[in-house]
Amino acid sequence: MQGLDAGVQLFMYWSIRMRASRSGMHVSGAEGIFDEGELEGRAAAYLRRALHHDRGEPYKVVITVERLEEEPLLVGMLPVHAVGVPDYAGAWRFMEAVLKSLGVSARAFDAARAVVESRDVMRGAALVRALSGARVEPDSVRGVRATRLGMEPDLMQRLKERLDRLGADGSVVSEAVVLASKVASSPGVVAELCVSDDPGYTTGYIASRAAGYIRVPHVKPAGAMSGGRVFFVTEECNVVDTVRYLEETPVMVGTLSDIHDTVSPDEFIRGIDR
Ligand code: PML
Ligand code: MG
Repeated sequence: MQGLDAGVQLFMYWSIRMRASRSGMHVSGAEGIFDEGELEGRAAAYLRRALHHDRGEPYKVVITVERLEEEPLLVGMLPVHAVGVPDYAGAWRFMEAVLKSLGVSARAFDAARAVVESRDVMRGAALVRALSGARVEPDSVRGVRATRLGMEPDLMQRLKERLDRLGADGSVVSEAVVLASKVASSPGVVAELCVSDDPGYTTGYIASRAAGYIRVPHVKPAGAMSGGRVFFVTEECNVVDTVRYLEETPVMVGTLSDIHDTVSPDEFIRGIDR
């Protein structure tokens, strides 16, 4: 019997997702894909994390532990870049220039900026058409949550350590890179813009298959409760299919990519133009 089971069930991956809220307000969320043997430890770690977050104490924590029915797709990690912008204005000038070079219109950029600078923080991301700037996520309060994603723990640990050595907060950045790598692999997604909703965390990023994961400091004033994510999508992509991929298709990031030294914004933009 056991042999039969082993033949049918070739893989045993589980998704663990945590989200914490207070009176309907988003406090924090995190997730990963794990082996069965790790479930208890990981679920407890997510609970601890939910209870101690800079956005405050949650009144409700939902932890979903779910066995995946499909084997995760393997995608590559986006290469990581960093730019040395001087201040908030410089950060936004740089992000506007990069997004423009990736095909994001001024109207779409303005729509996205309004989302990530709003105090009404969404649990998931907004979907914005890269040309028209139209918001197309099915539920604009909840947003679209990139989910069922992860990286094998040993690889994740190596990524964290490499980021820590560069002076970044390896735990925060490695999770963001994994999420951004899934998002960038989605058919229909042109680019992502992220400003952390953590009031003490002022580094954000832009990510895309074409340009990689670009870390940008000073994207918000310290202490601001705003933040969020925007996924820019093509005009023609089918929203239902895109949301299904982002929320339901299990994806694991199966490789480590380069982590580049910090460069000036001009140097970075010259590199994209070439
Ligand atoms: C979050 O989880 O709140 C977003 C984290 C963004 C990390 C940006 C970076 O430092 O690379
Ligand atoms: Mg957060």
